[in-house]
Amino acid sequence: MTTLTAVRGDLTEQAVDAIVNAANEWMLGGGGVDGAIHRAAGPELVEACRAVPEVRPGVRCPTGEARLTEGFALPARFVIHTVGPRYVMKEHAALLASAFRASLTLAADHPEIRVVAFPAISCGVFGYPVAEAARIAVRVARERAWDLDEIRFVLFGAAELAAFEAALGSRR
Ligand code: AR6
Repeated sequence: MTTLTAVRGDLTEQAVDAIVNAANEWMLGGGGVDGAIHRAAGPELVEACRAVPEVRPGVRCPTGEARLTEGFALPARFVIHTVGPRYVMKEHAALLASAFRASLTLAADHPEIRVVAFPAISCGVFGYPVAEAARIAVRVARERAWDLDEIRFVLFGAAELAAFEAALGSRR
């Protein structure tokens, strides 16, 4: 049984097995939660990201996929880097579902990872409406029996938390 939870807080402070980074395809840091994760993890994180092979020039993690590194100075042992879509992209809903699914697949494939914490991927710089994103995130989290103890959504603001709580409270 995987427990789904939503809490208000700072993702970088979560003492979980893995936190998920809302990264970009280049995977060398950025603003938002990505910048906060890199600051908290220390400079070894960007070196670990640089070591992830490019699949094509400038792309280490295509939109909708995920890559794993250690967490270095973070309380979390691992960081799962995923790239959500910009809301203006075609197929944004399928790509956002894919980002959550790829992250959960990577987590469930690592027996050391039992608890994974997500931010509201795509809901900052990438402009995704949080209510829509929350419904997609919760649907994917419930999609199959992920071999995990807890999937935690960690939201920075009250409005984001309310959106995820509403999605968790709904069976649809
Ligand atoms: N803990 C939890 N949530 C946070 C934190 C934090 N410490 N900091 C921000 N958020 P964003 P995106 C929330 O912009 O939309 C970066 O430059 C924030 O309030 O971080 O996927 C990357 O390099 C928002 O609800 O990610 C990419 O280029 C959510 O995290 C691009 O931004 C996601 O906002 C990715 O954009």
